[in-house]
Amino acid sequence: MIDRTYTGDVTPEMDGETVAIAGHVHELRDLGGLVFVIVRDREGLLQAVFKEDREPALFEDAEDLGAEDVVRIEGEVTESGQAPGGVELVPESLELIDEADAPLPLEISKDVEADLSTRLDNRGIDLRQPEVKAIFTLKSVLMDAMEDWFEREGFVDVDTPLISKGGAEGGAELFPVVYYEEEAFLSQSPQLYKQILMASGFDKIYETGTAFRAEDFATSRHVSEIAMFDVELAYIEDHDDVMDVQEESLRYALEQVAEHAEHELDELGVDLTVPDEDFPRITFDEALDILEDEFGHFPDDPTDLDTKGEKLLGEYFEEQGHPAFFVVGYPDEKFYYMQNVEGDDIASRKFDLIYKGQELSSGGQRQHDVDAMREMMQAEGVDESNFEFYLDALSYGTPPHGGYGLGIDRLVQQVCDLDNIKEAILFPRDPNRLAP
Ligand code: ATP
Ligand code: AMO
Repeated sequence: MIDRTYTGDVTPEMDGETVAIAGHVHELRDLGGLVFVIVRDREGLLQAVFKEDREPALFEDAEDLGAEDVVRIEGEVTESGQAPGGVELVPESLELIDEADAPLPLEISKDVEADLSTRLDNRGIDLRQPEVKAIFTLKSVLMDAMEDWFEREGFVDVDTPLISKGGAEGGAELFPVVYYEEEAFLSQSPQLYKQILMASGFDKIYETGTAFRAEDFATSRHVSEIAMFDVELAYIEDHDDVMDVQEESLRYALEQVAEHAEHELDELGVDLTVPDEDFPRITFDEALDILEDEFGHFPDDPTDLDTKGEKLLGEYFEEQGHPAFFVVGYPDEKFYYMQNVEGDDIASRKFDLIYKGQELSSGGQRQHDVDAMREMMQAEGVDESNFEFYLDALSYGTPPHGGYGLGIDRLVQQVCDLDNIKEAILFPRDPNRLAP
């Protein structure tokens, strides 16, 4: 490895030591006789000060540098009140590792806001910006913490197929793939496999996977390729057990972000509130009542909350100190795998978690009685032949179970207060974007 120290590890206390840093030239300031070269690496920025009368040969090389060249600079750490971060390098050597073409398609060091589409067209360059990179370092902390929680609680990390015979959600938003001589599709959700694994006796599983949905539209919260965190657990009493898991794991992951991603939160200007109180759990009917009474709002589809409804409910609960809450008992009939229990005062045991005014996950207690599920499929006109492998697997003894699917990209979007979900994805896919 090339010998180097991350800029973030160079502190004023190291005054007098010699270190080498390597990275991109973030900014060059030529003041005549004096050149400031600000180097950017993964951890931050550090300036090296080249003086014509102190190191004339190096000064000439520094003057020839261009924005985004890759360099390695060795020098003496010098405490300086004027330098950003209180420290700078007095250079002893300068190596040009790779020269960057000019002009750049996007400005990186200047405060010039490019529109999202231009940024995504040039994502490799866009990702060089510290505040953009911070989203993904934060995401790494967040998802490590999430997985940690599930490992500690004894959940098994599984992988289910990404190519399948049909959809799991009964919808038509499937991407077809050429699979030898057969018709096949990219996976819409690991739903059916999660449930089969409950019948197989795995008890508690989680999967960090990918789901594909050919939804033919562009919103700020939908993409075609989704990072999905799926959970399923067996021997539950009811859907509250599933919500408990979701609530505790999310709280833990947010705590870890607050503790270990302080630098990234700062970079993004996000003041993260970790909800310490229980997440409110309201019924779907209560949600409609709040919308009507407090805001005079009626969703167009009376069986679902619309984007505006979620946003308004988000504001309502945020004002009471609750950034996250559950809505329980959706009367949405396409969910043939959701429990619908006689005697319940809710329409189904399906819930959504809403975080900062946006749906983050859907889940619930599942129907584990295969006959009841067949009836429901027939009533809804779902072609059972596509589901035989699943119905068959569940018919040989299945414990009560439930779970949820959490959209990781939406979670990152909400934690980082991003306007568009695509900002939370390194290389997002939507109906109009297949590259880069
Ligand atoms: P799920 O499908 O499980 O509900 P989801 O997050 O995709 O998950 P939807 O219910 O599809 O959520 O959508 C929630 C809201 O998002 C809708 O009520 C609607 O307001 C908005 N929405 C969904 N599809 C579109 C669309 N094609 N165009 C604009 N807004 C949409
Ligand atoms: P659902 O269809 O609600 O449920 O998806 C779960 C979560 O995934 C995210 N999501 C999306 N994110 C970005 N773009 C999209 N096009 C998109 N579609 C969904 C949302 C959503 O809440 N099988 C069930 C889960 C379960 O019950 O276990 C399912 O897939 O955050």
